[in-house]
Amino acid sequence: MAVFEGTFANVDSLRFAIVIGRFNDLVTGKLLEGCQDCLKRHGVDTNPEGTQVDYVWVPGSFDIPMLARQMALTQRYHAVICLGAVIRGQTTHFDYVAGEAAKGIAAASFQTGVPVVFGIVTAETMQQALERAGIKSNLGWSYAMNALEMASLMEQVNDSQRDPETQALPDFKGHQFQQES
Ligand code: INI
Repeated sequence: MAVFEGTFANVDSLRFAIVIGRFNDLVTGKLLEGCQDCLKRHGVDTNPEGTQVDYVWVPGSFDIPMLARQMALTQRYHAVICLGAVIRGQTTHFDYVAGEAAKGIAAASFQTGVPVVFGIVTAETMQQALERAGIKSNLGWSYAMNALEMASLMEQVNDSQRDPETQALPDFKGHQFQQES
């Protein structure tokens, strides 16, 4: 038997998609900076012209799951990171936007077999959101750590399940998740 744990090394072959909401971009822009900083410090080339990270900007958090799922469906990425900010003080439909973002992101992950990181900051006020996006700490950094860990973990679990001759993964649920190397 085995113990599987994600690592934060051997990142050269990993690819990520980051889906970012423009709504409250004062906050989401800072989350993105924290996220990129963490990926870079772990050896990932975050340059959009490079081969490791693609970026998708969407109008707001409600729209994130659609694009997160679409990116994950390509099976080109080892993880998709979703970055958004939903602030209660500014909207009466906070619960709908935040709730649908959470449900949709979970569905995108389950439907595709690709880790999709829930990086949506929910806050009562802009001040509170900014504190979580750089003033006190930057949750963008943590979301990148989650993506590195989940990407590594999925690689390890998948590798342990591959057919030794064909390297194919088992047909877990009638779907063959073939990740490009
Ligand atoms: N989108 C957010 O990311 N944060 C919010 O706080 C927000 N508010 O306040 O409404 C918000 N709304 C836009 C929504 O995400 C969609 O972009 C829009 O409804 C179009 O689908």
